[in-house]
Amino acid sequence: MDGAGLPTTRSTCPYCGVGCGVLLRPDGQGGLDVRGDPDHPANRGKLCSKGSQLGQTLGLDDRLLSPKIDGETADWDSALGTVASRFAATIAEYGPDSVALYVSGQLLTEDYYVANKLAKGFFGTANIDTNSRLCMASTVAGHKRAFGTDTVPGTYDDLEQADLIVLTGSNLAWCHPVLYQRILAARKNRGTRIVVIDPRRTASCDGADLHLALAPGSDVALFNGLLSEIAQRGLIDADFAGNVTGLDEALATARSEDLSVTGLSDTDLSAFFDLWCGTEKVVTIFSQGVNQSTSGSDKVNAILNCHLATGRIGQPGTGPFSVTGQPNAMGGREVGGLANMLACHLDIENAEHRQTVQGFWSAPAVPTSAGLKAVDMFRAVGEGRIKALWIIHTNPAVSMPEADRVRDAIDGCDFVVVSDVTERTDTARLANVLLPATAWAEKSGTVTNSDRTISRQRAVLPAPGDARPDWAILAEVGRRMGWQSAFDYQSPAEIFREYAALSGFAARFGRDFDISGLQNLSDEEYDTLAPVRWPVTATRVGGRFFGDGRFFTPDGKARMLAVNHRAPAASPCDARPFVLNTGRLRDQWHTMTRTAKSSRLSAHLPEPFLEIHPKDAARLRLSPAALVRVENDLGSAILRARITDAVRPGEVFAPMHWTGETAPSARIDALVAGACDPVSGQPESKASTVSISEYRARWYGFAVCSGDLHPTAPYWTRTRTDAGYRSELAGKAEPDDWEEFARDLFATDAAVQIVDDPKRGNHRFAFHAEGRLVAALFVSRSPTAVTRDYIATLPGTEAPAVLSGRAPADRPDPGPTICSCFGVGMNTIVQAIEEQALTSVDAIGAHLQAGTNCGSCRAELAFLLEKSRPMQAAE
Ligand SMILES: Nc1nc2c(c(=O)[nH]1)N[C@H]1C(S)=C(S)[C@@H](COP(=O)(O)OP(=O)(O)OC[C@H]3O[C@@H](n4cnc5c(=O)[nH]c(N)nc54)[C@H](O)[C@@H]3O)O[C@H]1N2
Ligand SMILES: Nc1nc2c(c(=O)[nH]1)N[C@H]1C(S)=C(S)[C@@H](COP(=O)(O)OP(=O)(O)OC[C@H]3O[C@@H](n4cnc5c(=O)[nH]c(N)nc54)[C@H](O)[C@@H]3O)O[C@H]1N2
Ligand code: SF4
Ligand SMILES: [Mo]
Repeated sequence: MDGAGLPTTRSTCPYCGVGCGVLLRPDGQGGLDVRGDPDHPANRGKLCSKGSQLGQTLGLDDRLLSPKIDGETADWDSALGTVASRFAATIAEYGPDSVALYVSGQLLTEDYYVANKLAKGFFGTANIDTNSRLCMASTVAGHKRAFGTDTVPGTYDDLEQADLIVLTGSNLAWCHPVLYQRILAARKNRGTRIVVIDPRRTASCDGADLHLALAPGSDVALFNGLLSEIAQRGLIDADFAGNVTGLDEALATARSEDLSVTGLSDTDLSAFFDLWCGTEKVVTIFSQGVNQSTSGSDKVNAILNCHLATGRIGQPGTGPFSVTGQPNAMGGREVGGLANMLACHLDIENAEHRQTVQGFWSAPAVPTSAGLKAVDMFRAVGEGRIKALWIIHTNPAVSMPEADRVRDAIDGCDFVVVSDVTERTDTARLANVLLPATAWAEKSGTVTNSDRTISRQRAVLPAPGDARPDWAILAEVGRRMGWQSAFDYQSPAEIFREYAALSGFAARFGRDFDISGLQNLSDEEYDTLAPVRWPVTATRVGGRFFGDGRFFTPDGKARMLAVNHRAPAASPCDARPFVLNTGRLRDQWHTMTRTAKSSRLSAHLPEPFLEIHPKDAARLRLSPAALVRVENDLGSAILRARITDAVRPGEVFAPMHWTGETAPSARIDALVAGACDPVSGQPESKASTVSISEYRARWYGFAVCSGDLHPTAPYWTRTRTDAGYRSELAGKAEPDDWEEFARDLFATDAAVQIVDDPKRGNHRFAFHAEGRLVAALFVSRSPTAVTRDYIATLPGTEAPAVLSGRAPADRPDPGPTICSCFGVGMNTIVQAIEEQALTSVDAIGAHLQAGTNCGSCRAELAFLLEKSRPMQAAE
């Protein structure tokens, strides 16, 4: 209960792998008040912008509320009957490997466990893979090679006990904001140093002592350089070396490495080596800049080598730390969601492991070898080798490399089932059968975060329409296919107990993952389960691994691996001179099906873009606010150029978020090649090659409206605002009739006001109904110069002078939102800095509240201060 006497429920944020605890209080009208849980060990009450705005994403307007078969609403009985009979018939006719499941690190552990049991134990195929293949597979492979198991040694406390934090291939400030804030807070107390290793200058660099803008893909060389430096300075930990094999070989290889491939200066290299070698308590955090690479597994091992050589692992404030992306990326690894794993960190290729799992499940068969990994799986779909495919909680038509091919492959597959919470996704639009899943806050289960803490997600809202939990849908299909007792689950608690019991058997093989201490939880104990870090056994709960020097390899020793630099699979050439890097934005989550519903989150960076260096922009003669066409053999995209020296010359960066629903020309994965790491099968999402030219449109448009939009132009975006939507548009051919174009865009027959100057190519339309603005469109020959953030607030108001395109003097344009929590725009902040002579982020907070809640925008506030200073000095 909270202070007002209303019931609050503890749960976990559904976004990133930090796994923040939240307190949920339904408002009785379908909405939720969401606060940080002060008692959760991951966040201690803090939330980032995405977590804070969860309440804005719960609307039912675009929810899938009943099953559909071939686009027609159907009841559960026919939908599940169709799924069960089509899968059974396909397996009977073409064998078990003709079917596949593609699932997600956002599934709850219980969902994931049932999916894996169904595929590997009962369909008899290992063709179940997950979007974690695009995310964590290289870390899993690296961990297993070094430790014998996929074990994260440390805990979040280590981030606060370290004196040096190295972020490599991680934009922690935007992607794990609460952890980043924890590090910044610790830094105030102990002066923690921060080094960022990233080809791109990111928000995480704003608080860093050193930024190494290394050449893409050169992390192995850099960490090999560090390893030989460690040896040279006599810092190999002789005691710990007794727990490690492969030191000499790894060192010899490291010494042969040519560090020039990193493109870093000797000064930068020495600064990094001095910091790393001179600091005992060092944590190296790594994420997708490491994993999503054709040398991803080697990058992981190059990092682990340095920690193993120095014994800086398993002790407070030390260790390599792979931060997980999705809320249950870690749980998915535990349940064996990857095509080459079995549940509880057991290996599919190990006969004893297979027999144990098969016996435990009373399963007819467990496949003896790994199934198809994501990229190969969708290629097999495209080649017609997979004839029935079930996609759950992921949007591969957008997020897979070779996305256009993947979309075509799904489209061409004989039978496709999609379980989602909305049908408005690029993938769901291709389904034969659509199954409505209950969403976050409507469903119950567990997730495991980056530091092995298992937390509950709890249902506080009723399931809307016919929606059902993913585990229940999967189990029902299992029962309908004849495996009644194996899938006779009544609740997530029951699934969890079974899984916890299996982990006890697995631990007998010397595995790390053991939660057998939870196998006898009563329903009530499961309901009230407090966050707990694994392992959980009769004798041990949580803690760090490997401080005792014991590993999970057959000889109990860790393995250092000899790894050498390999360049990314594609190298720039005359035809494709740019390296395309991709990644995330602060306020959007992947394919935006949830975060794009929030006007606050959408206001941070409302349009897809390509970061390009000023020198390259000059060489390509890009005009201001130009659109650019980005191309390669796989596909093409049109994006707004953002000219910035945050990227290196010859390299460009685009966010991964936009889709067929929000900006169809900006589906960036259409250009990402499917080249994979040979060990992990993880694709190289950060180093494809492309060519770039200006997309010279004949007309550019900006639109706002209170209802939905129906754009048709070659370039368009759809972005949620408080008042409705806003949109950017552009095209090469002008429509014959601009008014008709505008009416079709807004699907309106309201009264229109027009300002037309066809000679100059200016056309402006405002539609009013009942004295209020319904929609407005501004068209011109160059990127439309109107005060966008102000005009976006006008639909629904009288707005008599909207067609001037300018904000009146008493209503200044707030500019793009910097602080999502309090909705404070950039212009407002810059103005306050200048007028009030503000000199610190805290002063901005005191004045405007910006940056005082979640803190995710504090780096950007610091940047605005920095930019404004010279102006003040000149005054
Ligand atoms: N706001 C937000 N947060 C998220 C998510 C989201 O969608 N939105 N998704 C979550 C998920 S699933 C994940 S996996 C994580 C990802 O979290 P991160 O891995 O931190 O995010 P990315 O932006 O994908 O990539 C990180 C950085 O890698 C850099 N990089 C590219 N190539 C190289 C290289 O060769 N070497 C090095 N050292 N760096 C390189 C990129 O420039 C980029 O800045 O974020 C999680 N958190
Ligand atoms: N270019 C490029 N591509 C990338 C990456 C990159 O860095 N660059 N990163 C990769 C990484 S690390 C990741 S993790 C992936 C993420 O990519 P995806 O997993 O494809 O992205 P999401 O948008 O998270 O998709 C989740 C889907 O599940 C639906 N959903 C939400 N809640 C539920 C539920 O409770 N049940 C069900 N059944 N469905 C639900 C959502 O509506 C949405 O359609 O993208 C990968 N792709
Ligand atoms: S850091 Fe933000 S997105 Fe990640 S779990 Fe916490 S509140 Fe959610
Ligand atoms: Mo991810």
